[in-house]
Parts: sequence; structure tokens; C-alpha cells
Amino acid sequence: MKFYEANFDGLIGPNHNYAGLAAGNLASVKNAKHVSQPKQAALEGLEKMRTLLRLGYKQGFLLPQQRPRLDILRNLGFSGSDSEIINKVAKQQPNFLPLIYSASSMWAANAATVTPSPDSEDGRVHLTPANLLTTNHRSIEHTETFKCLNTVFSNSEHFAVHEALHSHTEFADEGAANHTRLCSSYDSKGVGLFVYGRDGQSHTQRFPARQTLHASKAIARQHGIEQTAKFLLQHPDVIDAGAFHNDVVAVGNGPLLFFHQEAFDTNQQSEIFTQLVEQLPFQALEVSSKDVSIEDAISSYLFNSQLLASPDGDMTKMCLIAPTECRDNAAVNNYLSTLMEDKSQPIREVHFVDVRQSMSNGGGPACLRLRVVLSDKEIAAVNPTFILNEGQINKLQTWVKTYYRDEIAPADLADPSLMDDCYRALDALTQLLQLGSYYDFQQV
Ligand code: SUG
Repeated sequence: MKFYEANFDGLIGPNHNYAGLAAGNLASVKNAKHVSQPKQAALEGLEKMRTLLRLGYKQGFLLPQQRPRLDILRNLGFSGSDSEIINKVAKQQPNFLPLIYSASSMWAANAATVTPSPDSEDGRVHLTPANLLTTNHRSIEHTETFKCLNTVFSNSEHFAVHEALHSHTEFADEGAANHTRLCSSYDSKGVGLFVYGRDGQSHTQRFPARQTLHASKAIARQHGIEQTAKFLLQHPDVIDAGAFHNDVVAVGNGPLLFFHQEAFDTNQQSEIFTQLVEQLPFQALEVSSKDVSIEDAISSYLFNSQLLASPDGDMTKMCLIAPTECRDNAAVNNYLSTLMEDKSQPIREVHFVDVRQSMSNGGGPACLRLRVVLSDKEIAAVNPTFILNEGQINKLQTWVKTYYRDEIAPADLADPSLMDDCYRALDALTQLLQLGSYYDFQQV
């Protein structure tokens, strides 16, 4: 049986905006209250998906979530028609609007943690939506993520979609952004490397550590991989420097872990790397602070590149899908040129993609995708609506061009016409994809 890595990208919603909601995420805070370009954002995301498709990779997508979430405002005591509620909240509690309007589900690396079937005890692919408890605006994602994953991976013979972990700060979980599956080949048994920022205590001074050790261990238990899984502490100083997820300072695939020198707790790192060398043909590709400072790594999102084996799974011919910010940063660009000449490591090519609208909220190419290693049989069991070809990308682009606004300014969230436009776009999407009344607002 042949196995592949498929990437499922979050389709960027019509509500994409900059609200500065994510403490510890430098780009989100820097661009707070700027005017966003949702049409441009969604088109950039779809072009990235096209790039992977043209390179020969399997590409899928996940649905945008329903925003605004009027049910949350109702739960908080606001009543009346949808428009009346928006008007009331705009007057009485305008700071609630960004929470119910965030398009943050676009960052599919935070949608769930995935364990492929060669690793799990029951031979199924396991997916657990991340509860995203640390930030208010993201803590509302997991119920819709659960629904979306159950729509895409509905075949329970092959897929097990769990509910998000119990909602308590001790189990705060941010999904695949803090998890890497290392393996010698996609069809062989791999090792889940979980990176966490907080155990019993928090080690950071400035910013919250979002992923807990308890959450990572719970996922490993649920997925039946606790015997082999490794748990590694992210260095608190890099969280305080702005690496709010491990995928801002490290990315792995197959036997390769590409990471920044300052990414991890050094004692734990050497212990775990020793174990990995015994279990896998593990290769650690460390980037020194001398070559790329942690500040440059975080502003360019070098480690938020997608690290891909060749389309047929050859781990000796890898490529990076890097954000254009890496090309524009002299130190990072130099590093990448040198890396391409170094044949002792498997990365052979770098492709630059423009995802600036997402980057301005702290989400690079790797944030936008959820990786799912699948066999031929499992791919055939995925809901085919969510596996893309170029024709479907074209159709989605036409839909975006028809329904998305060019711009959203912070004040626009107070105008009920934005709600109408967002719902109209999502309604048209469900028609395009023949999903029926998928969203809650379509039920009334
Ligand atoms: O959780 N930004 C997201 C970015 C997530 C990036 N994902 C990964 N690294 N995998 C976050 O911080 C900003 C929203 C705003 O400010 O409008 C935001 O939620």
C-alpha cells in the first residue's frame, strides 16, 4: 500500500481581519486595527494550494467557519434579531466584535493533531481538534472544527475524529503546530514528537505558553501512541521572543527535523535526539543563531515553511515552501542559498509563496495547512469534495472574487451589512460544494 502526505489548507474566510487578538504573536499585535484585504487573502491561500498541486502533491482544504458567531453573543446575554444584536454590541461592548468575527480557523495547523494509521493502535487515522483555550477568539473554533473534520473524514472505518480535550487551562492544546511526526518513510511506523511550552508551571516571563504537557500526553494516549511518543519542552525564551507555537522555530518531515538552535530546552533536546537516533534514521538540521538570529527567524517565518518530501514520498529529495519574507530577509536568503549547496542534507529546492495577508496575522505557509498522511485506500475514503484539482481551485477563486470584500476596516465589524455579506458568501460556498445547510445560520 502506498502512503502520501496530503495537505489540507484552511480556506480563508470572508471575515479575515486584523484585530490584534493574539498576545505573544508579534505580527498580530503589530498589525492590530489595520485594514485587511479578505479577497486578496483568500486568493493568496488558493494560489499556495495551486503551487503544491502543480508540484505534484495531494492538496485538500477545510471549510471556513461561520463568523460572526451570534450564538456566542446570545449566550452572553444579548437578544433581538441578528442585526439588533450587532448594533447593541457595537454600542455597549464593541470589544466583543473581533472575537466573534475572527477568521483564525484559516490556520489549519491549529485545527487538530493527526496520527496516521501506521502509528496508531487500531490502524485508523486519528484526529483531535485543538481546544485552543489560550486565546478567547480561538477557543470557539473546536466545535466547528469537529464538525468539519467529521464531514471531510466521515468514514469511521478509516478515521477516528475525537472531541477536543477537556476545556481547562491544564489541557490547553494548539494542535499540529506543536506536533511533528518523524518517520523513515510514510508507510513505516513513526514517532510523534510533541513540543510543549508549559508543564505544572509556566516558564515564560512575557508571553503565555499555549501548549501544555498534559494536553500533549492526552493526545498521545487517545491516539494510541503513548509508548513511542516524545515530549520536548520549547525553550521559554523563544516563546518570549514571539514563537507562540513550535512551528515558528521548527519543522520536521520524514527523518528530518529542521530547527533553530534556540528552539528547545537543550538538556531535553540532547536526551530526546539520542533516542531518536536509535529509533529512526533521524537527521537534525540545526540553524545557528549566528547564521539566522532568532529575531530574523521569527519575522521571516523560515521555520514556518512547509517541508515536503518529493511527491512520491522520497525523503532524500525534499523541498521547502517558504514565505516570500524569507527571500526578502538578507540573512535568511543567504542561509537558504548556502543550504542549497549543502548536499549532506535532503532539502533540494525552495519555492517562495506570497501569503502576506495571513503572515500579517502571524500565519505562514505551514500554519495554513493540516498534514494528513494517508494510504491510497484512505485517500479514496476522504470526502472527495475536499480534495482539490485545478478546476476546483478556479471555481473557488471565482466564488471568492464574487463574494468577498476587498477590504475590512475595524469599524466595519459594527455594521450588520458585513454579517450579511459573510453569510451570503458562506451560503454560496455550500451551494457550490453541494453541502446542503451546513452552517448554523442556514438552519433558521
Ligand atoms: O493563533 N493569529 C493566530 C496565528 C496562528 C498561526 N498558526 C501557527 N503558527 N500554526 C494565532 O496567534 C491573530 C488574530 C488577530 O489578531 O486578528 C491570530 O489569531
